[in-house]
Amino acid sequence: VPTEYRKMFTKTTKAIVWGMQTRAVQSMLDFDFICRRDEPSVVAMVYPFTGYHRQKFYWGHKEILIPVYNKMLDACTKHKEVDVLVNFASLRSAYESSMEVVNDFPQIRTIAIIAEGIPENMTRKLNTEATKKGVSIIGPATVGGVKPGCFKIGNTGGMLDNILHSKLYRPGSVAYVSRSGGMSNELNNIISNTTDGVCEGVAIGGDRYPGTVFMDHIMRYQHDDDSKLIVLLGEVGGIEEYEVCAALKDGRITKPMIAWCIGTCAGMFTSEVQFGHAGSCAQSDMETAVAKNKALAEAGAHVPDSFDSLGDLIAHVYEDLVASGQIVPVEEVPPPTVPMDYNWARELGLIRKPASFMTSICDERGQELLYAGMPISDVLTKNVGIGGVVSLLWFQRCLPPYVCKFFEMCLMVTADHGPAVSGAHNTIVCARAGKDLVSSVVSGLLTIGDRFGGALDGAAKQFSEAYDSNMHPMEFVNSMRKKGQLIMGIGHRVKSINNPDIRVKIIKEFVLANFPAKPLLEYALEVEKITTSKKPNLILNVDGVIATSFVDMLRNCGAFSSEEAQEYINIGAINSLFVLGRSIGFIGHYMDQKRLKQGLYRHPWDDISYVMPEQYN
Ligand code: Q5B
Repeated sequence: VPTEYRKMFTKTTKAIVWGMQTRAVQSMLDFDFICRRDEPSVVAMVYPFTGYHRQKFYWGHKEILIPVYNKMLDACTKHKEVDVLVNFASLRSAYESSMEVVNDFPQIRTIAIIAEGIPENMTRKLNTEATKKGVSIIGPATVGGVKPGCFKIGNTGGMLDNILHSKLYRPGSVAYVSRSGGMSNELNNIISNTTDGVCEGVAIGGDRYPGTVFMDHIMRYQHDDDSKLIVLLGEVGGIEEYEVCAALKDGRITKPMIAWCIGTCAGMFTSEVQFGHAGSCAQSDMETAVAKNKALAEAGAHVPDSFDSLGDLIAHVYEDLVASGQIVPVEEVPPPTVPMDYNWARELGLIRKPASFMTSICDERGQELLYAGMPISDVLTKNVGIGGVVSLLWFQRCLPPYVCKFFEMCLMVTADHGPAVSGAHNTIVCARAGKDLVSSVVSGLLTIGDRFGGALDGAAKQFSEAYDSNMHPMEFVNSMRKKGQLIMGIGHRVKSINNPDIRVKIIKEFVLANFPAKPLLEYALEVEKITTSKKPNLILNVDGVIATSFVDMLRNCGAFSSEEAQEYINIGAINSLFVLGRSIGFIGHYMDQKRLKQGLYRHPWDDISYVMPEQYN
C-alpha cells in the first residue's frame, strides 16, 4: 500500500488533544473503552493557559490522570508514540498551533482541526505546508471522523448512547466520507441500520478549502481491505466530486460506491443559495448538487433518487456484496458497559439520589435569581428595601411593611456605637495589626456575646418564658436575682435613666405605635421600672428592646404560627439584627483605620495592672 494510502487510525493510535476540551476527551476515552482498546487513545493535552498539571478522566470504571502541558514541544517530547493531533484551538489560534505542529513535530501525521471560520488564505497556506510534509489534515470546520473499534476524533458520533446505537464500537464494512460533521452522524445511523456497520468515516469539513479532500479518503478506502463499500456524501458547492467521477471512470476506484450530493433543493430558489457551510454555495451550474449527482451516476456510482432513499440503496448494494460472499458479517459481540455519566443518567430519569443538602430561601439556577421565590427584579421594582430582603431571606415570606421598617430601623440604630465598644475595638486592633477586611470584621463579630450586643437571644428567651408563665415582673426580677443570673437586655455601661439611650427610645416608640400587639415589650418596660429603681443604669438596653419587640413581631404580625415564632427563639435567630447591623459599623471602622494609616496597636503599660503571684516577688 503506498504511504499516502496507509491506514490513518488503528487500535493503537495515540493522540494529543490541543485545548481544554475535557468532555471531548472523555468521549474519546469512553469510545476507546467500548472498543476494547488496551490503552486510552488520548495520552496528553496541550493548553497554554494553565501550568503543567494532570486532569482526571474515567477509563471505564477507573479514574486515570492525563497530563496537560503548556507547550506542544513538551507533549511531543514526552509522548513520542503520538501521531495524531486533535486541535480544538479557536479560529484565532488554530492556524498558528497547527502550523507549528506541521513544521516542528514530524511525528504528527494527522491533524484534525475542529475550528470553524479560519480565514481561507491561512487554511490554504497550512494545506500547502502540510502537503509538503506529508501531513494529513482533517478539517477545518469539522467534527472529525471515526474508525470503529480503533479511534474517534473528539466529539464525533455524539453521545455514548448514539455511538452504541450506531455500533461504532466495532468495525463494519462500509467506509464513508462526507463534508458535514452533522451529516456524518446521520450516515453512522443509516449505515448501522442497513449494513454490518461503519468501517471508517471522515467528515472533511464544510470550508471551501478543506485539508484532505474526498479523494484522499476514498483512495485510502480503496486500498483498505477492510472497507468493502464506499459511501460519498457530497454537497452543493465545489467541484471535487468530479475528481471522484474521473477516478471511477479510469478505474482507480473499483469498490462499489454509493454517492449523493445534498443541496438539490437549491434549484428551487430563484437566487443563489448559501447553505450552512462556507463552501456550500454553487458558483456555476457544475457546482450544483443536481449536476454532480448526475455526473456521479454517469461515472458508475450508485446514486439514489433522493437522500430519503440513500439508506435503501446502501442496503441493496450491501446485500449484493453479502450474497456474493465479498462481505461475511461477523457475529455480534456486545461491547463492555461504560458507567453512565451521573448528570446524563439523572436527565434521563434513570437514577435518583437524595440531595446532600436542602435550601428553601434562594434559587440562583434559573435565568433570574429568586429570593424566597421573588425574582430579584421584583425585589427592586417593588421597592421592598433591605427590610424586605431580610424578611424574604430570613423568614421566606414578605412581611408587612411596618415589620420591614422595624428591621431597617434596628439595623440603622445598631449600625455602630463608637470605637470603644468591645467589637469595634477588636476590629480596630485587628485592622491595625495589618489584617484584611474579612479578618478584622470577623474579629469584631466574634466579640458579640451575652455581655456585648449578643444578649438578644437570651433576652427573648428569659422575658418570653417569664411572661408566658404569668410571672409578675417583680417576681421575675427576684427569681433572676435568686438564681444569681443577670437579666439579658437589661443594663448598660454608659447609658442610664439619667443618660437615656435614644436608640432604645426610637425603637420603643415605633413599636408601641405600629405593632398590632406588643405585650412582651410592655412587660420588659415594667421590668425596667423595677431594675432602674435599684440602679439607674439597669435600663432596658438596645438588645432588650429589639429582642422583646422581635418576639412581639413574630407572635403577633400574623405571618407565623406560634410554633414557628418559638422556633426562631429556640434556634438563636434573635441576635441576627444586631449582628447584621453592627457589621456595617465594623466595616466602617476597618476602612477608617486603614484610611488613617494607623500603625500597630499596642496597649500602654500604664493601663495594665501587672499582678504577679506574691511568692515570686
Ligand atoms: N446588674 C451590660 O454592666 C452590662 C444586670 C444586673 C440584673 C442585669 C450588664 C449586663 C446583661 C447583658 C446585656 C447588652 C455588662 C448590653 C450592648 C450593646 C452596646 C454596648 C455599648 C452597643 C453592664 C452592676 C450591678 C451588679 C449587677 C447588677 C448589672 N446588669 N442585675 N440584670 N442585666 N447586662 N448586654 O455596668 O448588686 O452591684 O453586684 O451584663 O444586656 O452590649 O454601647 O457599650 O451598642 O455597642 O458593667 O450598647 O448590665 O454593671 O456588671 O458591674 O453590675 O448591677 O449584678 O449588682 P455593668 P455590673 P451588684 S448593650
